[in-house]
Amino acid sequence: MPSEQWTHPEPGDGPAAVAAQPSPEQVIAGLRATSEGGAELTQLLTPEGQRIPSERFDRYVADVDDETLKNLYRDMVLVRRADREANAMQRQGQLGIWVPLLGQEAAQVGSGRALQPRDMAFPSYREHGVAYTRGVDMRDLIGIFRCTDHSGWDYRAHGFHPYTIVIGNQVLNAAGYAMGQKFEGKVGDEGGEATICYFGDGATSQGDVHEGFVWAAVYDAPLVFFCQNNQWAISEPTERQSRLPLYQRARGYGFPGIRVDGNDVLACLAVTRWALEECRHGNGPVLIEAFTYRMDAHTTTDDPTRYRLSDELEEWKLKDPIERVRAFLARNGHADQAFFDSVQAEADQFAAELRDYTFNMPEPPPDRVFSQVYAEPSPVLEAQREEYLSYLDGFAAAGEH
Ligand SMILES: Cc1ncc(C[n+]2csc(CCOP(=O)(O)OP(=O)(O)O)c2C)c(N)n1
Ligand SMILES: [Mg+2]
Repeated sequence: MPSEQWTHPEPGDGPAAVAAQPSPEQVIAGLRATSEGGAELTQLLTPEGQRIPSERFDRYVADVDDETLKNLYRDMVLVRRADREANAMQRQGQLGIWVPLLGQEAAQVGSGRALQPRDMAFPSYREHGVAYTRGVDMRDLIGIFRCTDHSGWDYRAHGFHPYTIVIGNQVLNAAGYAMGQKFEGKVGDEGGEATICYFGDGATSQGDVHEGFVWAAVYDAPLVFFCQNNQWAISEPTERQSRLPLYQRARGYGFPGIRVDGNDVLACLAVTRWALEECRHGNGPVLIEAFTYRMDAHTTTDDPTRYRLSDELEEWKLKDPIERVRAFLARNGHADQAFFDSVQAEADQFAAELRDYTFNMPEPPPDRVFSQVYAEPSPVLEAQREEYLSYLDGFAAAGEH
């Protein structure tokens, strides 16, 4: 029995073939193709920390010396430490919810560090690592999860759009933005602009993502679609979302797709630089599927033990994105224990500051929800603000009697 992935046969001249059904082996092979890295996975650093040369991608990381790699390591350790701190703070009642990024540090730091300041990034809700690479202060980000802010940063200054909770919706926003870059003639050479849009494996089933793909494709928009395939959309596994590996979907829209090891920060950096370069020169869009794993719950409201086995997590722990860089640096004598200790101390300090800020964050006045909705004042909104304030005053007046 052939066990290659099964696809529908090409229609022939004769009557429809009744036997055009996949064998059980082919079904299993097809499902595996969506949920295992496979031979197509672009990798530069193995889980054991060994550097694999790549004829195609080495030139995109030719400038990455020991210092740069140490900085990427530091980025990932800091981001993970902040993530763990925020998770703990949610458990202590200081945050309404937290969306962990644990396990996705390489995908986010690698791709984020590939961007230029002039580029624009459109995140979903888990991209704290990308936010960090765009210079967004983690303290500004935490307000979203303490429910004091919708987004606490200047998205133009940072080239980092507000978080989007509606699954896949940011893909349309990003397609529109990238089309604008194209229309305004900001594409064409080395100095060109590009946009990157982050979304999950589950989001690929949304209509918005399909529409974004179509618009970006037909306008040759400078847009890198960065899909973090973390294997799960809450409790739905990737193999329930697609019959073929996600990166291959790009083919149907007429642009290139590539699968990268999302736990390999060097490969993510190289592949995203390549994709951005294509876009800057007018050869966009490009789809990157970063093959990774969500090591924690979907959010702090989720309990993954109800739908997945712990041996899966144990397997992915062996592919940890931080450990492989550490192994590479240590094995080759590029970094000693003092370096790793100092990064850890810095990360602890980073987390302590985040914690201190969160605990002492000022309560915003209740009518703040009406500000920053529109660029210009709106009479309807002003009336609503007044009504709300007098409603609140009613409580104060009642308390006086
Ligand atoms: C339009 C829409 N439908 C449903 C939801 C509820 N929801 C929130 S996260 C999520 C799963 C998304 O999975 P994926 O795209 O893989 O991203 P991940 O959370 O794994 O990063 C769903 C269904 C939503 N936020 N928006
Ligand atoms: Mg997912």
